[in-house]
Amino acid sequence: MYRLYSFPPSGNCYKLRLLLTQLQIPFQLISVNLLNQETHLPEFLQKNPNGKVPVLEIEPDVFLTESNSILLHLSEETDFFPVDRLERNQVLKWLFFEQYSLGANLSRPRFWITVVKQSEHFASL
Ligand SMILES: N[C@@H](CCC(=O)N[C@@H](CS)C(=O)NCC(=O)O)C(=O)O
Repeated sequence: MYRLYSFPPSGNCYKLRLLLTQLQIPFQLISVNLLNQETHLPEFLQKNPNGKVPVLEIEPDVFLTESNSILLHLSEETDFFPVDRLERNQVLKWLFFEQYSLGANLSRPRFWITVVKQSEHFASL
């Protein structure tokens, strides 16, 4: 069974829980608390040297990282990733937009304000 290493409030982790559920793929959820620096522990860095969730273990010791690359891996040959090149381009466009434009402007402020509850940290960046 797949194992998803996930921090529950993370939007990047939510995307994967959502798609796995939509595709009815069973998975074991393993919570990683990044507020306690658990993503920086040596055993976690063996899974993702970049020290970030989500990580999807698709077979023992085979780890996929980067949420949108995992979304694409899961959605191959499903209706979530069309065959038509122009339609695929639309999917890729939004995935790249989400990582580049939403991450800095929406996801990071949301994280500091609603999860860490230190809005002053974000204001000082
Ligand atoms: N581009 C990465 C971003 C992953 C990411 O930033 N994960 C955050 C939680 S949403 C994290 O694990 N942060 C821990 C840290 O930076 O120490 C992806 O889409 O998977």
